[in-house]
Amino acid sequence: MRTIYSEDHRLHFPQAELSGGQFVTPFERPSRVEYVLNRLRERKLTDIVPPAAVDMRPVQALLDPGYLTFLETAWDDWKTAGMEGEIIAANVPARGMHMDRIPENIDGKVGYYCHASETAITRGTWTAALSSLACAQTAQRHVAAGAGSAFALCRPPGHHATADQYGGYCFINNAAVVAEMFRASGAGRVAILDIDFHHGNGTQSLFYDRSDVMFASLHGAPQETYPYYLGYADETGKGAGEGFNLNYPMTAGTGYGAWSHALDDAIAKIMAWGPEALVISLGVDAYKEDPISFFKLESDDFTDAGRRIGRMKLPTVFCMEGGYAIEAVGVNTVNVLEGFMDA
Ligand code: Q9C
Ligand code: ZN
Repeated sequence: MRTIYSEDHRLHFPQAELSGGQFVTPFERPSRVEYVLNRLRERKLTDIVPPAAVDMRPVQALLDPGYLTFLETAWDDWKTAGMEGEIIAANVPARGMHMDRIPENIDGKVGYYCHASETAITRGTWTAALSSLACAQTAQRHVAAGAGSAFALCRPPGHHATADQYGGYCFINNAAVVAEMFRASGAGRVAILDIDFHHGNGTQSLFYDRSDVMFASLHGAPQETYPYYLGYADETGKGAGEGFNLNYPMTAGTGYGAWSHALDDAIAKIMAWGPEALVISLGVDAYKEDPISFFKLESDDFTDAGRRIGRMKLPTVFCMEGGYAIEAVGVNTVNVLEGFMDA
């Protein structure tokens, strides 16, 4: 399987993340990707290529143009306004306030376009987010051209980003753009399966009223973990999209028994629908040692999960999402890919 990778991800590394009332080194850091690259090479998965130039057309169609302009210009506007530090949202539209009037002041705009203040924007964030997107797009083209599968080593990740909000370490929803590109390249039905520990709120929101893209997510229950305000099992889609959104929230301490049962259920429902392409939001933060998550998967479980996904025998693009047990991120990620290829 080919990996698409750009070193431009390094341009996004905020000094700090707000965590438990302290500023800490962000969990989502560049070294995560180094561990994945090293493990790929160790396992002889050495077909690692840079992405082609990003194509903004499918992105403009899916996301809010005002949001994209905001991301592109936020750093300059922030500095022009005299701000000393990195961009952190401090004021968000809350209950009882206007949800649809965009402030002129950059500090206000940041809150309008952000849903979680742990995520900072830096000078290089936009360039890094575009390079991450370019990896996903190049992987999609490779698979659409008949490759069978590809791994987009995306960083920063994407599944928490909505049409007009960043947060949860995500800025542009790579997996959603890949699904949209599969549709544009002729696939009538596309499934997105999100195995990151966190609910893919951004992906869900982007396709919630659509019947051409099915979304299934296995994740920590929103009562207990981020993103807190979305990801319940009764969110099944709306309008034409009713029945095309599948959430599998699971409680703290969930191990591979219950998790793989949910995976099998999601896979069965996806296969019964008959999609022509599959996008995997590949986070490995369901791992037992993950510092910000609470599932109990072992490294070998990721191989088995990959095998189950591989048995779907669908053209598949893997988009890297989360995973913060840094030294294990490489092994766990590559285990999924090897299980997939071994199916
Ligand atoms: N004290 C992804 O896995 N909350 N995003 C962090 C740390 C945000 C995770 C809490 C978690 C976002 C792509
Ligand atoms: Zn995650």
